[in-house]
Amino acid sequence: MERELALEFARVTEAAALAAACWVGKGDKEAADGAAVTAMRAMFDSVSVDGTVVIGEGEMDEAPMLYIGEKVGIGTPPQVDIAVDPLEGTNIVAKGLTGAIAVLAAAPRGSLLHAPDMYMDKIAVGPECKGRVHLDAPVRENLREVARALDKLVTEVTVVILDRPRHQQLIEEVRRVGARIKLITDGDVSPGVAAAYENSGVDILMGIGGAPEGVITAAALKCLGGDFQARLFPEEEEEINRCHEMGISQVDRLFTIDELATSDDVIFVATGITDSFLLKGVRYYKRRAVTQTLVMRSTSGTIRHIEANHDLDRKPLFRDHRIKLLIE
Ligand code: VTB
Repeated sequence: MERELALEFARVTEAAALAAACWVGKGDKEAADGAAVTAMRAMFDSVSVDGTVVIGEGEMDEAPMLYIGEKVGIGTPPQVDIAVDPLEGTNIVAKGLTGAIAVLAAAPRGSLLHAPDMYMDKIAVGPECKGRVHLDAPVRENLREVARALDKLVTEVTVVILDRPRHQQLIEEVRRVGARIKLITDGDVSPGVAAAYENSGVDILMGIGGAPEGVITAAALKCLGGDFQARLFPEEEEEINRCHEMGISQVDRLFTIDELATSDDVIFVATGITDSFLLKGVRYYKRRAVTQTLVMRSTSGTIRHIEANHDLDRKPLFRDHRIKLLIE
Protein backbone atom coordinates (compact mmCIF):
# COMPACT_ATOMS: atom_id res chain seq x y z
CA MET A 1 0.00 0.00 0.00
CA GLU A 2 1.27 3.47 -0.92
CA ARG A 3 2.08 5.59 2.11
CA GLU A 4 -0.17 8.41 0.84
CA LEU A 5 -3.11 6.14 1.61
CA ALA A 6 -2.48 6.58 5.31
CA LEU A 7 -3.33 10.27 5.09
CA GLU A 8 -6.43 9.57 3.01
CA PHE A 9 -7.60 7.13 5.67
CA ALA A 10 -6.96 9.75 8.34
CA ARG A 11 -9.56 11.96 6.64
CA VAL A 12 -12.01 9.07 6.84
CA THR A 13 -11.72 8.63 10.61
CA GLU A 14 -11.63 12.40 11.12
CA ALA A 15 -14.96 12.66 9.32
CA ALA A 16 -16.50 9.91 11.46
CA ALA A 17 -15.18 11.49 14.66
CA LEU A 18 -16.44 14.97 13.76
CA ALA A 19 -19.88 13.58 12.98
CA ALA A 20 -20.10 11.48 16.14
CA ALA A 21 -18.76 14.26 18.37
CA CYS A 22 -21.95 16.32 17.88
CA TRP A 23 -23.77 13.55 19.75
CA VAL A 24 -21.64 13.50 22.89
CA GLY A 25 -23.83 13.23 25.95
CA LYS A 26 -27.13 13.36 24.05
CA GLY A 27 -28.18 9.90 25.16
CA ASP A 28 -28.73 8.60 21.65
CA LYS A 29 -26.17 5.98 20.70
CA GLU A 30 -27.94 4.98 17.49
CA ALA A 31 -27.89 8.55 16.18
CA ALA A 32 -24.23 8.91 17.13
CA ASP A 33 -23.31 5.68 15.37
CA GLY A 34 -25.45 6.57 12.34
CA ALA A 35 -23.73 9.93 12.00
CA ALA A 36 -20.27 8.35 12.21
CA VAL A 37 -21.14 5.65 9.68
CA THR A 38 -22.63 8.12 7.18
CA ALA A 39 -19.64 10.44 7.40
CA MET A 40 -17.11 7.63 7.13
CA ARG A 41 -18.93 6.10 4.18
CA ALA A 42 -19.12 9.43 2.37
CA MET A 43 -15.42 10.16 2.87
CA PHE A 44 -14.44 6.70 1.61
CA ASP A 45 -15.87 7.58 -1.80
CA SER A 46 -12.84 9.72 -2.57
CA VAL A 47 -10.12 7.32 -1.39
CA SER A 48 -7.89 5.77 -4.08
CA VAL A 49 -8.33 2.17 -3.10
CA ASP A 50 -10.19 -0.99 -4.08
CA GLY A 51 -11.41 -1.83 -0.60
CA THR A 52 -13.65 -4.55 0.77
CA VAL A 53 -15.07 -4.21 4.25
CA VAL A 54 -14.20 -7.39 6.18
CA ILE A 55 -15.07 -6.01 9.59
CA GLY A 56 -17.83 -3.45 9.65
CA GLU A 57 -21.29 -2.61 10.84
CA GLY A 58 -22.66 -6.13 10.32
CA GLU A 59 -23.98 -8.32 7.53
CA MET A 60 -25.55 -6.79 4.42
CA ASP A 61 -29.10 -7.40 5.66
CA GLU A 62 -28.48 -5.72 9.02
CA ALA A 63 -26.50 -2.65 7.97
CA PRO A 64 -27.26 -0.19 5.18
CA MET A 65 -23.64 1.04 5.07
CA LEU A 66 -20.18 -0.34 5.73
CA TYR A 67 -21.58 -3.85 5.84
CA ILE A 68 -19.28 -6.85 5.54
CA GLY A 69 -18.45 -7.39 1.88
CA GLU A 70 -19.24 -3.81 0.86
CA LYS A 71 -16.87 -2.22 -1.61
CA VAL A 72 -15.34 1.08 -0.53
CA GLY A 73 -12.98 3.50 -2.26
CA ILE A 74 -12.90 4.54 -5.90
CA GLY A 75 -12.03 1.02 -7.05
CA THR A 76 -8.46 1.52 -8.23
CA PRO A 77 -5.62 -0.72 -6.89
CA PRO A 78 -4.44 -1.64 -4.33
CA GLN A 79 -6.94 -4.28 -3.32
CA VAL A 80 -7.29 -4.10 0.42
CA ASP A 81 -9.23 -5.53 3.34
CA ILE A 82 -10.78 -2.82 5.47
CA ALA A 83 -11.77 -3.19 9.11
CA VAL A 84 -13.79 -0.29 10.47
CA ASP A 85 -15.44 0.81 13.65
CA PRO A 86 -16.79 4.29 12.84
CA LEU A 87 -17.76 4.73 16.48
CA GLU A 88 -15.93 2.45 18.89
CA GLY A 89 -17.83 3.18 22.07
CA THR A 90 -21.41 4.13 21.21
CA ASN A 91 -22.45 4.15 24.89
CA ILE A 92 -19.43 6.28 25.72
CA VAL A 93 -20.57 8.98 23.30
CA ALA A 94 -24.21 8.73 24.38
CA LYS A 95 -23.17 9.36 27.98
CA GLY A 96 -20.28 11.75 27.26
CA LEU A 97 -17.71 9.48 28.93
CA THR A 98 -14.07 8.92 28.01
CA GLY A 99 -12.65 6.44 25.49
CA ALA A 100 -14.53 6.79 22.18
CA ILE A 101 -12.60 6.69 18.89
CA ALA A 102 -13.33 6.36 15.18
CA VAL A 103 -11.03 3.67 13.83
CA LEU A 104 -9.96 1.95 10.64
CA ALA A 105 -7.36 -0.70 9.73
CA ALA A 106 -6.35 -1.70 6.22
CA ALA A 107 -4.16 -4.49 4.87
CA PRO A 108 -3.70 -6.27 1.53
CA ARG A 109 -6.70 -8.35 0.43
CA GLY A 110 -7.09 -11.57 2.41
CA SER A 111 -4.81 -10.61 5.26
CA LEU A 112 -7.23 -9.59 8.04
CA LEU A 113 -9.17 -12.30 9.86
CA HIS A 114 -12.86 -12.16 8.99
CA ALA A 115 -13.89 -12.31 12.63
CA PRO A 116 -17.47 -13.26 13.46
CA ASP A 117 -19.37 -10.77 15.61
CA MET A 118 -19.07 -12.48 18.98
CA TYR A 119 -16.92 -12.30 22.10
CA MET A 120 -13.17 -12.82 22.10
CA ASP A 121 -10.80 -13.37 25.02
CA LYS A 122 -7.80 -11.06 24.57
CA ILE A 123 -4.44 -10.07 25.92
CA ALA A 124 -2.57 -7.05 24.54
CA VAL A 125 0.87 -5.76 25.49
CA GLY A 126 3.65 -3.53 24.16
CA PRO A 127 6.91 -4.49 22.42
CA GLU A 128 8.92 -5.03 25.64
CA CYS A 129 6.47 -7.70 26.75
CA LYS A 130 6.24 -9.49 23.41
CA GLY A 131 6.86 -13.20 23.88
CA ARG A 132 6.64 -12.90 27.67
CA VAL A 133 2.89 -13.21 28.22
CA HIS A 134 0.48 -15.90 27.15
CA LEU A 135 -3.32 -15.86 27.02
CA ASP A 136 -3.43 -19.20 28.87
CA ALA A 137 -0.83 -18.41 31.51
CA PRO A 138 -2.01 -17.65 35.06
CA VAL A 139 -2.75 -13.95 35.64
CA ARG A 140 -0.04 -13.81 38.31
CA GLU A 141 2.61 -15.07 35.90
CA ASN A 142 1.64 -12.68 33.11
CA LEU A 143 1.64 -9.66 35.41
CA ARG A 144 4.98 -10.56 36.93
CA GLU A 145 6.46 -10.92 33.45
CA VAL A 146 5.04 -7.54 32.42
CA ALA A 147 6.51 -5.95 35.56
CA ARG A 148 9.92 -7.49 34.85
CA ALA A 149 9.86 -6.53 31.17
CA LEU A 150 8.93 -2.93 31.99
CA ASP A 151 11.26 -2.69 34.96
CA LYS A 152 8.41 -1.89 37.32
CA LEU A 153 7.07 -3.31 40.54
CA VAL A 154 3.96 -5.39 39.97
CA THR A 155 2.09 -2.81 42.08
CA GLU A 156 2.98 -0.24 39.41
CA VAL A 157 1.63 -2.27 36.50
CA THR A 158 -1.68 -0.98 35.10
CA VAL A 159 -4.20 -3.44 33.69
CA VAL A 160 -7.24 -2.30 31.72
CA ILE A 161 -10.34 -4.47 31.93
CA LEU A 162 -13.90 -3.94 30.69
CA ASP A 163 -16.16 -3.44 33.71
CA ARG A 164 -18.40 -6.46 33.28
CA PRO A 165 -19.72 -9.17 35.65
CA ARG A 166 -17.96 -11.77 33.49
CA HIS A 167 -14.63 -10.32 34.59
CA GLN A 168 -15.22 -10.60 38.33
CA GLN A 169 -12.76 -13.47 38.74
CA LEU A 170 -10.13 -11.83 36.55
CA ILE A 171 -10.43 -8.59 38.53
CA GLU A 172 -10.07 -10.47 41.82
CA GLU A 173 -6.97 -12.27 40.56
CA VAL A 174 -5.34 -9.04 39.38
CA ARG A 175 -6.09 -7.42 42.73
CA ARG A 176 -4.61 -10.42 44.56
CA VAL A 177 -1.37 -9.97 42.61
CA GLY A 178 -1.43 -6.30 43.58
CA ALA A 179 -1.45 -4.66 40.13
CA ARG A 180 -3.42 -1.49 39.39
CA ILE A 181 -6.67 -1.75 37.45
CA LYS A 182 -8.48 0.74 35.26
CA LEU A 183 -12.00 -0.48 34.65
CA ILE A 184 -13.56 0.85 31.47
CA THR A 185 -17.23 1.12 30.59
CA ASP A 186 -16.77 0.29 26.88
CA GLY A 187 -14.27 0.54 24.06
CA ASP A 188 -11.40 -1.91 24.47
CA VAL A 189 -9.56 -0.97 21.22
CA SER A 190 -8.06 2.23 22.57
CA PRO A 191 -6.53 0.66 25.74
CA GLY A 192 -5.39 -2.38 23.72
CA VAL A 193 -3.43 -0.09 21.42
CA ALA A 194 -2.34 2.11 24.33
CA ALA A 195 -0.67 -0.91 25.97
CA ALA A 196 2.02 -0.58 23.29
CA TYR A 197 2.12 3.16 23.40
CA GLU A 198 4.77 4.87 25.48
CA ASN A 199 3.51 6.84 28.45
CA SER A 200 -0.13 6.03 27.82
CA GLY A 201 -0.56 4.79 31.38
CA VAL A 202 -1.69 1.36 30.17
CA ASP A 203 0.58 -1.70 30.41
CA ILE A 204 -1.74 -4.54 29.48
CA LEU A 205 -5.32 -5.13 28.33
CA MET A 206 -6.99 -8.32 29.52
CA GLY A 207 -10.42 -9.90 29.26
CA ILE A 208 -13.30 -10.61 26.96
CA GLY A 209 -14.53 -8.03 24.46
CA GLY A 210 -15.75 -8.01 20.88
CA ALA A 211 -13.94 -10.16 18.27
CA PRO A 212 -14.10 -7.49 15.51
CA GLU A 213 -12.45 -5.02 17.90
CA GLY A 214 -9.80 -7.69 18.54
CA VAL A 215 -8.75 -7.80 14.89
CA ILE A 216 -8.55 -4.00 14.76
CA THR A 217 -6.40 -3.98 17.91
CA ALA A 218 -4.13 -6.67 16.45
CA ALA A 219 -3.63 -4.57 13.31
CA ALA A 220 -2.61 -1.58 15.43
CA LEU A 221 -0.24 -3.60 17.56
CA LYS A 222 1.43 -4.89 14.40
CA CYS A 223 2.37 -1.30 13.63
CA LEU A 224 3.65 -0.75 17.17
CA GLY A 225 5.55 -4.04 17.50
CA GLY A 226 3.36 -5.11 20.41
CA ASP A 227 1.79 -8.49 21.03
CA PHE A 228 -1.79 -9.69 20.97
CA GLN A 229 -3.27 -13.14 21.51
CA ALA A 230 -6.91 -14.08 21.41
CA ARG A 231 -9.47 -16.85 21.40
CA LEU A 232 -13.05 -16.63 20.18
CA PHE A 233 -15.59 -16.96 22.98
CA PRO A 234 -18.86 -18.18 21.44
CA GLU A 235 -21.77 -18.26 23.86
CA GLU A 236 -24.20 -20.50 22.03
CA GLU A 237 -24.36 -23.28 19.43
CA GLU A 238 -25.42 -20.78 16.78
CA GLU A 239 -22.20 -18.80 17.27
CA ILE A 240 -20.11 -21.96 16.95
CA ASN A 241 -21.86 -22.70 13.65
CA ARG A 242 -21.18 -19.12 12.58
CA CYS A 243 -17.43 -19.70 13.14
CA HIS A 244 -17.57 -22.84 11.00
CA GLU A 245 -19.43 -20.97 8.24
CA MET A 246 -16.72 -18.34 8.30
CA GLY A 247 -14.01 -20.97 7.83
CA ILE A 248 -12.84 -21.23 11.44
CA SER A 249 -13.05 -24.99 12.03
CA GLN A 250 -11.26 -25.13 15.39
CA VAL A 251 -13.25 -22.60 17.35
CA ASP A 252 -11.20 -22.85 20.55
CA ARG A 253 -7.87 -22.26 18.84
CA LEU A 254 -5.58 -19.49 19.96
CA PHE A 255 -4.98 -16.74 17.42
CA THR A 256 -1.61 -15.02 17.42
CA ILE A 257 -1.23 -11.44 16.25
CA ASP A 258 0.19 -12.68 12.93
CA GLU A 259 -2.84 -14.90 12.36
CA LEU A 260 -5.27 -12.04 12.98
CA ALA A 261 -3.35 -9.71 10.67
CA THR A 262 -1.15 -11.85 8.44
CA SER A 263 0.47 -9.11 6.35
CA ASP A 264 3.39 -6.94 7.38
CA ASP A 265 1.84 -4.10 5.41
CA VAL A 266 -0.83 -2.74 7.73
CA ILE A 267 -2.18 0.80 8.07
CA PHE A 268 -4.01 1.82 11.24
CA VAL A 269 -5.73 5.15 11.84
CA ALA A 270 -7.86 6.35 14.73
CA THR A 271 -9.34 9.74 15.59
CA GLY A 272 -10.40 10.67 19.11
CA ILE A 273 -14.07 11.44 19.66
CA THR A 274 -13.93 11.83 23.43
CA ASP A 275 -10.63 11.87 25.38
CA SER A 276 -9.04 8.44 25.71
CA PHE A 277 -5.81 6.67 26.68
CA LEU A 278 -4.62 7.32 23.14
CA LEU A 279 -6.03 10.58 21.84
CA LYS A 280 -7.80 13.76 22.80
CA GLY A 281 -11.40 14.00 21.73
CA VAL A 282 -12.90 16.56 19.35
CA ARG A 283 -12.76 20.11 20.74
CA TYR A 284 -14.85 22.99 19.36
CA TYR A 285 -14.19 26.69 19.28
CA LYS A 286 -15.30 29.57 17.08
CA ARG A 287 -17.03 27.37 14.49
CA ARG A 288 -13.90 25.26 14.19
CA ALA A 289 -13.11 21.84 15.56
CA VAL A 290 -9.76 20.28 16.43
CA THR A 291 -9.19 16.55 15.99
CA GLN A 292 -6.31 14.31 17.00
CA THR A 293 -5.55 11.34 14.79
CA LEU A 294 -3.07 8.53 15.21
CA VAL A 295 -1.70 7.26 11.89
CA MET A 296 0.59 4.23 11.76
CA ARG A 297 2.11 2.02 9.07
CA SER A 298 3.72 -1.28 9.93
CA THR A 299 6.11 -1.21 6.94
CA SER A 300 7.87 1.94 8.08
CA GLY A 301 6.99 1.79 11.77
CA THR A 302 6.25 5.52 11.69
CA ILE A 303 3.76 6.72 14.27
CA ARG A 304 2.15 10.05 13.46
CA HIS A 305 -0.12 12.24 15.49
CA ILE A 306 -2.06 14.57 13.26
CA GLU A 307 -3.76 17.49 14.91
CA ALA A 308 -6.19 19.01 12.44
CA ASN A 309 -8.08 22.25 12.82
CA HIS A 310 -11.28 22.05 10.77
CA ASP A 311 -13.38 24.95 9.53
CA LEU A 312 -16.81 23.49 10.14
CA ASP A 313 -18.61 26.05 7.98
CA ARG A 314 -16.70 24.79 4.96
CA LYS A 315 -17.67 21.17 5.56
CA PRO A 316 -21.22 20.79 4.26
CA LEU A 317 -21.68 17.40 5.92
CA PHE A 318 -21.11 18.84 9.39
CA ARG A 319 -22.48 22.31 8.75
CA ASP A 320 -25.92 20.99 7.79
CA HIS A 321 -25.85 18.54 10.64
CA ARG A 322 -25.01 21.22 13.20
CA ILE A 323 -27.77 23.47 11.91
CA LYS A 324 -30.21 20.59 12.19
CA LEU A 325 -29.15 19.94 15.79
CA LEU A 326 -29.56 23.64 16.62
CA ILE A 327 -33.04 23.84 15.13
CA GLU A 328 -34.36 20.69 16.80
C1 VTB B 1 -16.01 -4.32 23.66
C2 VTB B 1 -15.84 -2.85 23.38
C3 VTB B 1 -16.96 -2.25 22.62
O1 VTB B 1 -18.36 -4.00 23.46
O2 VTB B 1 -15.75 -5.09 22.53
C4 VTB B 1 -17.38 -4.60 24.26
O3 VTB B 1 -14.65 -2.61 22.66
C5 VTB B 1 -17.75 -6.04 24.51
O4 VTB B 1 -19.14 -6.30 24.57
O5 VTB B 1 -16.82 -0.86 22.53
P1 VTB B 1 -20.13 -6.11 25.85
O6 VTB B 1 -20.54 -4.66 25.88
O7 VTB B 1 -21.28 -7.03 25.59
O8 VTB B 1 -19.37 -6.48 27.09
C6 VTB B 1 -18.25 -2.61 23.33
O9 VTB B 1 -18.20 -2.03 24.63
C7 VTB B 1 -19.46 -2.09 22.54
O10 VTB B 1 -19.47 -2.64 21.29
